Amino acid sequence: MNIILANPRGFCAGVKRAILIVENALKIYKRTIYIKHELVHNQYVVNQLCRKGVIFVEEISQIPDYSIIVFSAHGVSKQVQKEAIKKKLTILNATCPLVTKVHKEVSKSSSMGIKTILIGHKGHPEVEGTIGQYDNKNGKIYLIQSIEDVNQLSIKSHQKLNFVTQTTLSISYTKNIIYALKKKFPNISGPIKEDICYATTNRQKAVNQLSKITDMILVVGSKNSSNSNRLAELGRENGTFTKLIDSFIDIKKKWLKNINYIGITAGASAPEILVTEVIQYLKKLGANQTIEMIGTKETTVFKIPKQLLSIKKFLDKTEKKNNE
Ligand code: 0CH
Ligand code: SF4
Repeated sequence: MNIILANPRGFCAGVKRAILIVENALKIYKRTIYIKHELVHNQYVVNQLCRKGVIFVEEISQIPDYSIIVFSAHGVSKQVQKEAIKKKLTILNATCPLVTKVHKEVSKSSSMGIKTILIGHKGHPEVEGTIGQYDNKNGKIYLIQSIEDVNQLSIKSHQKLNFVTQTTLSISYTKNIIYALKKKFPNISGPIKEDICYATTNRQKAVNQLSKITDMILVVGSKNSSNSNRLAELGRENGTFTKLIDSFIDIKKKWLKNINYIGITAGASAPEILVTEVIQYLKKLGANQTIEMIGTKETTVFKIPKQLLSIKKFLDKTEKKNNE
């Protein structure tokens, strides 16, 4: 059995930034850090942060007044933001800037009273945060998940209409929904393609390449990670036996029978250490060489909020001086 590694895989710029925000906050504040929802949908990352003393909550009401709160990479609604301000919390916003871009678009439509359609998965925190940017009672935001939902929409076609999407959807599935939307509402405005981010796009492209040359694909990612699920789904759609695993522990030896080429990828919230452990485990079971595929090079980096950066610089300088 040979191992082929997808490229790119694993952490995206938004996830790296979210983790950096929490790590810096822990160093700077030396107080309990609360996080609204899982910072990113990965069991390993969440467990590591719990070990460092971070407390995860689903509701702002669970946090004492004047505490420090981090909003997860998936973003929050305007209402959540208001609740946090009311409680006088120090807010560290780890929402990915690419999600914030969608929020701004929805907020703009809302202020202009333009009806907006969001393509996304019901109940996903990013979707809830995006819906929660629309607060104009005279307008409306509609959530759709399928072409069937497009057919069910009863909006007068002459009305001004805008669409946005969740950032971690399937490229091909979303393309079909947008096609149906544009057919039904020829004047609809929206992004040139969709709001699916660069990281989601690149990881899906890499799985398409991987499924052409492997007998099986392991996607490292947690069960509640939308983008990781889309990778596993894509592998299966391409006809490749694909499994979504949290870590090497989930691998069943029976999966590996008659597999000559096994592909490995990881969702945008899955750390590389988990991929390394999978490789080590497969090698113990007799896997030969590991080949890295050539893929799209990613250079995107997102800065952490200024508020943290300036305090961190100050603390780093003081530490340096004290050590001199
Ligand atoms: O893929 P989803 O959105 O479930 O989230 P994740 O697994 O935490 O990955 C990071 C994406 C965060 C928001 O785009
Ligand atoms: Fe941002 Fe995309 Fe990563 Fe989500 S998957 S955090 S939108 S870069």
